Amino acid sequence: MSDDAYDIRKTHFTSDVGPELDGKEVVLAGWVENIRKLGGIKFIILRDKEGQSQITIPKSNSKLFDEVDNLGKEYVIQVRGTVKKIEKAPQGAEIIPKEIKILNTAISPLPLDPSGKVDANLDTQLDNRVLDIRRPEKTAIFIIRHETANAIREFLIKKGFTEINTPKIIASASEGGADLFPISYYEKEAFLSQSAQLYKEQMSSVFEKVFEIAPCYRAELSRTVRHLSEVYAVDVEVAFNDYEDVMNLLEELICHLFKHIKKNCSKELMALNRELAVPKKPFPRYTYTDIVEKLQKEGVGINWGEDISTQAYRKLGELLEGAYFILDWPTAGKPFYILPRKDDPKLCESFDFMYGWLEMASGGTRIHKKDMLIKRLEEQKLEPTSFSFHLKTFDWGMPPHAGWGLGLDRLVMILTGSENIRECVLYPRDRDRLTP
Ligand code: AMO
Repeated sequence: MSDDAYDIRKTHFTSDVGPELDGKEVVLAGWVENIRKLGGIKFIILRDKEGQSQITIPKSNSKLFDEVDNLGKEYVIQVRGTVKKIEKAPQGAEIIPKEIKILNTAISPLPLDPSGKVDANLDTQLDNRVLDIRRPEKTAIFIIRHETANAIREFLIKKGFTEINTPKIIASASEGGADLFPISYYEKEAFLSQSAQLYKEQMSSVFEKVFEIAPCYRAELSRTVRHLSEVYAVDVEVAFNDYEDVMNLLEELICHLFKHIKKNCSKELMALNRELAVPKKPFPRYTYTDIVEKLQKEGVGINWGEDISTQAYRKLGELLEGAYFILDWPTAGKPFYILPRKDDPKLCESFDFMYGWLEMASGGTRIHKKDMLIKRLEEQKLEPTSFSFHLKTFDWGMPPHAGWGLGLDRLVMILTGSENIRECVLYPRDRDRLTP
């Protein structure tokens, strides 16, 4: 066993090693998951990004046999050896090594057991995230997250959307002032962006159909299993559409996505022990007024016009399973850019997309007339002059438009069956956590 890493490359991943390679020489590299001794044989379980391979060292190779004792869990090794077809081994084949190189060592004991045999609480998991997500059921969450963003991007591009990137350092609020993070920006105060909202609306007047997948920042005071300070949002905006059109688009996207994940992530869903049911179109649509009545019937204390509390959302989750929409919210409780209904301006053309008790997305038809937008800013006690950079674009031919923002982290929670949003983010940021 030597530690001079001349050629660090590998010829195969563990998943490539099967009985069909019997007799062939391969070079694998990865992490020592486990070492076992069984009489005259030692086994190394080698893990890489694709899975595991069994490295079998018979006593007859006395040099390597002794040197296995120098290895520890999570050491990075490179193994050159011959594939041997064997039914009992995990993939129908094992590797008989000719050479094992240690490329790096790891401390012992490790702060948590990546094989998952010893349970660790969520804080310990998050504090030692790199080790934590080496567990297959944790890796699976992030493969599904990767596939989710990928499938959404492909779906929207196929429908003629243009992907945009909007600034995350901004001068004024887009969703109202309360949960902004101020930052020091040279001689001025600036803020972290809460949403791509204003910029995506402006871009609808150029590209007509735009989307962005990017972080947004919310200074959430509450500590819950569904709120973070740094959130990834899928933002969509479409010119010449109203809220019905963009609800239909979202519904189609969600069905496509669930099917895509079922088809392309079967290994990961299995690691998570997750049966994914594809929602059926059309998703039920309830008005806000319907929902308030339903909740009142269940004895939840809520008056028309009030926000839905966490406790009320939990109750809704018991009453309504899976995917549904809540539409026509009170205008007063929605952001200034949402269009009030013509027939009843105390309601607006807005919707939330729900999955059980979780709000996954919200959206609506936007106001595209400048004077109405100024009136709504004033009603919401926001200062129109702070929005002059935005309002002026409404003098340049702003089309009617509509859109939505979908929380990617919450979507991954649903797809993976995770109980806490923190499990679905590599390095979550919340009120208490700013590292690692
Ligand atoms: P909204 O504020 O409802 O709408 O955000 C859209 C979606 O983003 C997710 N989300 C969050 N997820 C975790 N933690 C948070 N603190 C958090 N805040 C929001 C939710 C939510 O449904 N501009 C509008 C969208 C639009 O109208 O196009 C907006 O930002 O899943």
